[in-house]
Amino acid sequence: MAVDLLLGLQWGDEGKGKIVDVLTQNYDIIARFQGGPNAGHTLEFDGIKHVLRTIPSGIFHEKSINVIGNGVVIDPVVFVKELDGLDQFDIDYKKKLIISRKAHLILPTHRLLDAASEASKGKAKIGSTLKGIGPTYMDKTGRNGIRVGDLELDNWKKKYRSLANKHEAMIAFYDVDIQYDLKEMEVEFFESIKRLKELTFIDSEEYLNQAIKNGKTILAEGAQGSLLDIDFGTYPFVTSSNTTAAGACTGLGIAPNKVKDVYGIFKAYTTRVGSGPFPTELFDKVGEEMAKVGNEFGAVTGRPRRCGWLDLVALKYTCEVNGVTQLMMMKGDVLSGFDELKVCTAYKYKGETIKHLPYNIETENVTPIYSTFTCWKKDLTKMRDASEFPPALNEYISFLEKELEIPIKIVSVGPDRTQTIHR
Ligand code: 2SA
Ligand code: MG
Repeated sequence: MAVDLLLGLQWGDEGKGKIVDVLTQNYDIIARFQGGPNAGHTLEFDGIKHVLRTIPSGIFHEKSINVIGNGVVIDPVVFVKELDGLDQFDIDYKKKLIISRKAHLILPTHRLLDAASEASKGKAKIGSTLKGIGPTYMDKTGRNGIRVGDLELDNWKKKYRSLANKHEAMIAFYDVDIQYDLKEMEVEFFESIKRLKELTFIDSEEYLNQAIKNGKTILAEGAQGSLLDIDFGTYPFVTSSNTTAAGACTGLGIAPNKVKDVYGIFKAYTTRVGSGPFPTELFDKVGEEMAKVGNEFGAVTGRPRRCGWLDLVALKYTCEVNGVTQLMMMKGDVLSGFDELKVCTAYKYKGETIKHLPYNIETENVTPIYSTFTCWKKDLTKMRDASEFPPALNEYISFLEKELEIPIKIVSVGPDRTQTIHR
């Protein structure tokens, strides 16, 4: 069996980009299965920092083939800019990057619809990255979407026009103040489509299943986090795809019995961008300090991330939904400066103590119950082996392993490839 999954277990930004980058050397193929340019996977190596949006994180590794699966939504405009960003690295992306014909396209009007929808919601807005993700998946499930494979057919522009016209009518219906020049946006869009068409389009499910038969190894790279999953996340404050393990099967056309390991990645604390419930959120100096030391700003939009203590109730839930087999803890180094650390192990909910996520975790309904730990108070960033870990860090890790009943196999102590400690 040849497919492993790498998933974020919180609200995104767990550090998936870094870990995929570290793991890629073990795999022949890296595949993205959901989401689109709302993702921002940050990789750091050789003193260079690079953010990937739609392109899988294996692109920097010499041998790996990178697949954009059918479950992904692609914005040609953003995608071409991303390709241009790779120029400085001298990567032969025409050979190393292949795209599923069944992936859907984000149109300029999808972005506008996203903006109109958010503006119409006022205070109840989702906090979307405004990349057109929601409207594109709506057209996919509504059976109106335009797919990458359509670009190989003659009549796709006709289909495009009628869909864009419909979108314009919908934007007007929202009755919000959105200024745009669609003609101008379309010039860039059609130019980008030309570039996109220089790449290889494939029937990726066939390609991947053939690869499995031939003994190749595949790593499926998740985007966003499990708590942003359209079904299992904090709905409606979620993204529009299945970010959890099952999404890798539908987003790539790989059967569940082909999946072996599920790597679950989490931060030693919690962050969230956008709106929605976040029970362990901190509104005090400690939260501010986490954001500052952890440099918690969105890789795509630059938005400051909300910060709080680790929430084991939520983490346990996402480990379960995903069938996580190995854990990876990120950014423990950020906590080194605090006096004491807290971990939420249960919620007070309607007068009772519960250890599961209730249907409604609006902050006012749920009060976290914390266990307190002494902090290790040591700089971890220069450590390269688990034997160097201070006892307090080992205690923190052991506690999490016991609660979650899953081993923590990797502890990351900084953004660089070299700051990755295997246990
Ligand atoms: P969307 O754009 O419509 O899918 O947004 C819906 C919700 O999902 C959240 N979301 C994210 N949360 C964290 N990171 C994301 N990606 C970027 C990054 C974010 C950035 O990796 O840094 O740069 O701001 C991401 N994408 C979507 C979003 O905040 C909404 O709550
Ligand atoms: Mg990110």
